[in-house]
Amino acid sequence: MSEQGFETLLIHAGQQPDKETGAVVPPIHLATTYAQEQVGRHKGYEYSRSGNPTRGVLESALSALEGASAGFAFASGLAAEDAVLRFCRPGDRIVIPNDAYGGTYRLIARVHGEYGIEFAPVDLSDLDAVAAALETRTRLVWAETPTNPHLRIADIGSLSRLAHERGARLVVDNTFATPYLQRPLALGADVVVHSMTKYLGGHSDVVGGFVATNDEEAAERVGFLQNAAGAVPSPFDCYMVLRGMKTLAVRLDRQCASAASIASFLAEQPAVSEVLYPGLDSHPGHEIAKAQMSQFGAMVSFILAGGEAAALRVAAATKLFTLAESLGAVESLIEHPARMTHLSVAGSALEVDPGLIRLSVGLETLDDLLADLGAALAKA
Ligand code: P1T
Repeated sequence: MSEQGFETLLIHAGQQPDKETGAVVPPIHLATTYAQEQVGRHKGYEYSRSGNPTRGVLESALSALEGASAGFAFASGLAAEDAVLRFCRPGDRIVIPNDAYGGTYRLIARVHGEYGIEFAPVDLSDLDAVAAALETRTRLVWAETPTNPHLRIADIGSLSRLAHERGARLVVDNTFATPYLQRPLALGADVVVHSMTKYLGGHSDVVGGFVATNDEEAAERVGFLQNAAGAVPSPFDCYMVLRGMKTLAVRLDRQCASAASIASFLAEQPAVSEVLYPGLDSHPGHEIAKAQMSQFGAMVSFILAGGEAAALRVAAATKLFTLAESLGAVESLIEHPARMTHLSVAGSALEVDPGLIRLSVGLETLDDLLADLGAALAKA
């Protein structure tokens, strides 16, 4: 990995002023096809699904941020995950977290599961349980840390040792932490996946996904699938992510600080029975989070003492926190995972507490956010 600082990489990695014009931001290359001098002789681009210069800039930039030798952009986070899940063959097994984004579970259980891929949900913070779930046919250990929406923490280094002992690869969904707070490949993960829709884009205006790896065989396969299955992002979307990413560090510094204050505030509210935030000393994953993350993130979940009815009242009552799915952008969002983002895990081992509310802390003035939550909690 380059020795330059992370903020420098955010602005410059993979990006030089355009060679022809000097433009300081990458041009959005809309051409679908590229002239060839002779059959097979060209400037590196043939057809825009196979390779696009604007996408190439994003792939170089985000690979550098993750410390990866290869990276591939996809049309959504789930499209990126789908490419990695295609490493598995019928009869293979995936160890999955017992808490994860509902769409990830749906993709594994209802798409890949239908093609004979087996999966075992496990609490990834319990390493004995992970070891017990690993079988010879286990091809992947799939981790989220922090998890969506319970914000559980898994020890990436220990998981990678366990996975490698059994010949499995460790995949880490780094969407909640981003490479600014956590670099899974340096901790032993084989593959990182992202929803770029969240913190990387950062402004609720682009959907995208990414796969980063130092594993040559995995890179070969994902690169092949990116072209062969074709779930590529548009050049404009790639540009939007590049634009958003430049402010990732400054956005997250403020968002993490506000989230920590909000977590402490919630912990004192009588209407709240439990605050789930890895930055709190009381969080069971606090020490591991401290060791593997540079800050604790800007997602905060909490459980209402009054259960689901109270959670639904609070979700409907905030004014600054917009009631909406998704996360990671400049505006603060509130949602009820059991009935919104995680509806597809109902009845599974990943079921979400119906009294749980998830916050994505944005960039508004902290006092305004606290006042908004205080007023909403009065209605719990
Ligand atoms: O939405 P998409 O870009 O396809 O990304 C899917 C995805 C993958 N991984 C994690 C950890 C995620 O949180 C998501 C998407 N999550 C939401 C939309 C949400 O509100 O939780």
